[in-house]
Amino acid sequence: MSVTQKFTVSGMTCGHCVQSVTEEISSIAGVTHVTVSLEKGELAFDSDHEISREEVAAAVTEAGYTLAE
Ligand SMILES: [Cu+2]
Repeated sequence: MSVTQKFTVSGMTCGHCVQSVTEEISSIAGVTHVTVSLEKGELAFDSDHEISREEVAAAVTEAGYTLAE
């Protein structure tokens, strides 16, 4: 089973930011495909199970950005 989840990330300003967020989210176990839109500040990813908001927030924070409400 594949689950797609979307979140809004604030603080990203360039391609490096996108790369950092992509790498951190990709490192979460079960995540298979990550896309980050700099223009929309949007993070979307597929995974084999539902990833908790807390886990996503921790990864985004680790990258240096903030998960928006
Ligand atoms: Cu940047």
